[in-house]
Amino acid sequence: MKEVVLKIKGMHCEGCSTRLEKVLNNQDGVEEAKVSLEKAEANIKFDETQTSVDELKEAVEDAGFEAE
Ligand SMILES: [Cu+2]
Repeated sequence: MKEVVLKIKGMHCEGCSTRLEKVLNNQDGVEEAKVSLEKAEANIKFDETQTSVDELKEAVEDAGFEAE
């Protein structure tokens, strides 16, 4: 199990962070994702045999946000 913290750009309200959290939790290999609107961060625990940081960033971007 790996853990990564991504900086997220483009979240404006609770609705955005809740939506992104759902998207991330639905990704294959994600054990747990927590998104903080205040910190503009996503904290993701994932199985590196099933997904990768690049794939997670792509999911964030597909949801309409920017990830660093
Ligand atoms: Cu919003």
